[in-house]
Amino acid sequence: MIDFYTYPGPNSRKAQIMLEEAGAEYTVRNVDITRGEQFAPGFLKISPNNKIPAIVDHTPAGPVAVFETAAILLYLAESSGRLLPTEPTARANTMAWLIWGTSSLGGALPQLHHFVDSPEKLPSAIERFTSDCVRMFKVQEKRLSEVEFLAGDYSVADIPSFCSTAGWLQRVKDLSNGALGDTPSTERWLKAVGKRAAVRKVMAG
Ligand SMILES: N[C@@H](CCC(=O)N[C@@H](CS)C(=O)NCC(=O)O)C(=O)O
Repeated sequence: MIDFYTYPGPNSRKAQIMLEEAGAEYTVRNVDITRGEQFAPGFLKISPNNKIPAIVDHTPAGPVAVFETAAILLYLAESSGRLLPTEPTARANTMAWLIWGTSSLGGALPQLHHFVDSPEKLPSAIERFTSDCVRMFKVQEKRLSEVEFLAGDYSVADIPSFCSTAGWLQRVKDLSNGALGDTPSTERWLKAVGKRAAVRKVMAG
């Protein structure tokens, strides 16, 4: 049994999709980050960086606490034997796209969100993060014009980028004033990933 520490939002969805893909039995433990519950000493023992998502897997050998979305996804993929190839080259490629999705794309979008939706407008910050997100959505579009899924076959690598892209692609297009043009391969991939039962269940809330 796994305890899943969460609060509604894109990072939690990434972890929950992988919990579903792994067929894990889990209990949802809500951490209200709007009320500071992420700073409770008990939660900090699980997630020392005071962020959700986090999990505690109650294994026969004892509890295993994991924080950081990429680490959670990799832990679940490894412990379930699902969505992470074992062959070294395919595995390295899958981890590269997984980490790109959580830290590169997944790191820049919250910054863009902060600066675009802040009452104080800082044009240089909005420009910097818009152009970086446009660049990365183009990187993703090129990749998906060459392969069906980010690491070839559907894998753990698709989950973070899917959540980010579903939430932000249109907004970044609108902000880019045409610099991010059509993204047909990304649309095709969004539909394919969005059809998976685990993804449908989590995205439906
Ligand atoms: N790098 C972390 C980021 C997670 C994150 O930003 N979580 C936010 C909610 S989406 C959070 O817990 N914020 C609470 C806080 O910063 O105090 C990950 O990938 O898991």
